[in-house]
Amino acid sequence: MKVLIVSLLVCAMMALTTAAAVPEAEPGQKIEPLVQEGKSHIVKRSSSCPSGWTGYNGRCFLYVPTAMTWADAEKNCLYHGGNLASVHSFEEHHVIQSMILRITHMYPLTWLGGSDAQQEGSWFWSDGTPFRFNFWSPGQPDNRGNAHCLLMNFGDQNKFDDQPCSFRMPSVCAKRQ
Ligand SMILES: [Ca+2]
Ligand SMILES: [Ca+2]
Repeated sequence: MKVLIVSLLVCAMMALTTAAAVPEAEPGQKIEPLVQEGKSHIVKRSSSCPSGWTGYNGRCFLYVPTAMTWADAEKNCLYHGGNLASVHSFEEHHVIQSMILRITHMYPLTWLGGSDAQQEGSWFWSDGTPFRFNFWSPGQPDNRGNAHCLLMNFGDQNKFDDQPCSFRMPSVCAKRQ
């Protein structure tokens, strides 16, 4: 009889332990607030980019040192799930330029996603975003030599220039986080 009682007690305790453990193991209120808290912050720099990419304002940027034509550079970015980088503000430009400086210790001429290949003077970003940020180097774009692709770090002020798309340059890819 004692053995039976002990067995019942053990079974009851195991049942209680199991019952108590189940609610804690379920994804519940303890987990969701943490996620919401993380989203509530405005995170400019983020670690949610792949290794080697630099995060800023919801996008990830990658400096590609291999010299390529603009089209091959764009195809390389597509392979990485993005496009050649578009730039929409001084802050974004500063982040991209600083990333390149950190890696190369220089200001190399570097392809971005701007192009007026479809119609002379009508500039587009290859990712489809509006071309509004004006950061042309003085006297540019001049379309010299049928220049239809946009590179950065040109001239004394390290600003934008148009050059022939067949030139081989390093490039910057961008994709959404
Ligand atoms: Ca042009
Ligand atoms: Ca030019």
